[in-house]
Amino acid sequence: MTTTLPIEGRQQALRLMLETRLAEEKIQELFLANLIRGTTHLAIGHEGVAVGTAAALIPGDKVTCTYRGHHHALALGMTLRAMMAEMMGKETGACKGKGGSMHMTDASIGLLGANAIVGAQLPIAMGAALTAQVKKTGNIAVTFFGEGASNIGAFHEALNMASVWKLPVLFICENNLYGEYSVWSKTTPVQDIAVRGAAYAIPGVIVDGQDAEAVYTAVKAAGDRARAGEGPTLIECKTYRYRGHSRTDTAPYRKAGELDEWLKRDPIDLLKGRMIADGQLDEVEFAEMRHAAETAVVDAVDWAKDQPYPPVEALYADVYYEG
Ligand SMILES: Cc1ncc(C[n+]2csc(CCOP(=O)(O)OP(=O)(O)O)c2C)c(N)n1
Ligand SMILES: [Mg+2]
Repeated sequence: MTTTLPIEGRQQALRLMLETRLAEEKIQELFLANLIRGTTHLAIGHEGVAVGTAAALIPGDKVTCTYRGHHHALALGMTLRAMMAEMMGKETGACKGKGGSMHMTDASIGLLGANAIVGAQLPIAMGAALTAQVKKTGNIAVTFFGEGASNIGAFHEALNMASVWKLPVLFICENNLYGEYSVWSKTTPVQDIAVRGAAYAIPGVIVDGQDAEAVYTAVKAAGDRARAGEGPTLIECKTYRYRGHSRTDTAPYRKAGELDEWLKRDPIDLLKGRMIADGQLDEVEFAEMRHAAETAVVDAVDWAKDQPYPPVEALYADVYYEG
């Protein structure tokens, strides 16, 4: 059964989803205006997974994610300014302008790294989980990945070892039905990724990824289990990316009407509707929230545009660990 968040938790989740949605729409515009270089992978449509998970974490928990990770970073507490400056390669960005869209990282909020190599983030989270286990911190590690990544060797090795060592790690699959351009059924012989947990004696749970509170409920339960020393859980969140794989992909390979079906269960609309039904929000308040999110995004972009680029010498810093 889905646990509802307290009203403050719902307000926070809704605010974060709105800011994330609007920030990512803005990021696409900035790419087209050539203010952001490289590439970007938007998670528009996945916001419920990020905010639902973040609501179930506690200080000291660690997270690793993928190149599609803006929503995770914002849900964990990265500021819009730090993100936008990083996008533009500015010195005041989250990674001093050296990471960009695919490497949105900030260890101070528990985000150990976003990885462009499919599957690479799973073993890294295992290291964080092993640290928590050895030091008995009571913390957990969480790693996000796509359904495509569940066909990669690192996924299977990570689940196997995490199970044998009973590591406090949650494997959270954002199943958005597509890999880079292929529909899941062309590459994956199972309907649900969650069943793959059984091969490693790990519970596999299927969650409605559009429902932030359903995600929160599953992550909280799996987190409690991991904190109690009972080992990892594989959580599959069924979700959908509204855009293409990356910024130049218009996703012509999708079935006609598929996006429209998913839009009917948009994570922002779902939570908003639930709050309205429970008398916690009205349309005017929602419009105010949306306006505040728009203002925050515009402020972050304007601020980031004025920030300096890193000096050339910065090329030689942060290459090796300097303790
Ligand atoms: C090891 C490796 N193989 C291939 C790629 C190219 N690639 C980048 S994203 C991607 C698709 C991954 O799909 P999925 O795991 O479902 O994540 P999504 O992009 O849908 O979030 C591929 C094949 C890569 N970056 N790394
Ligand atoms: Mg995918």
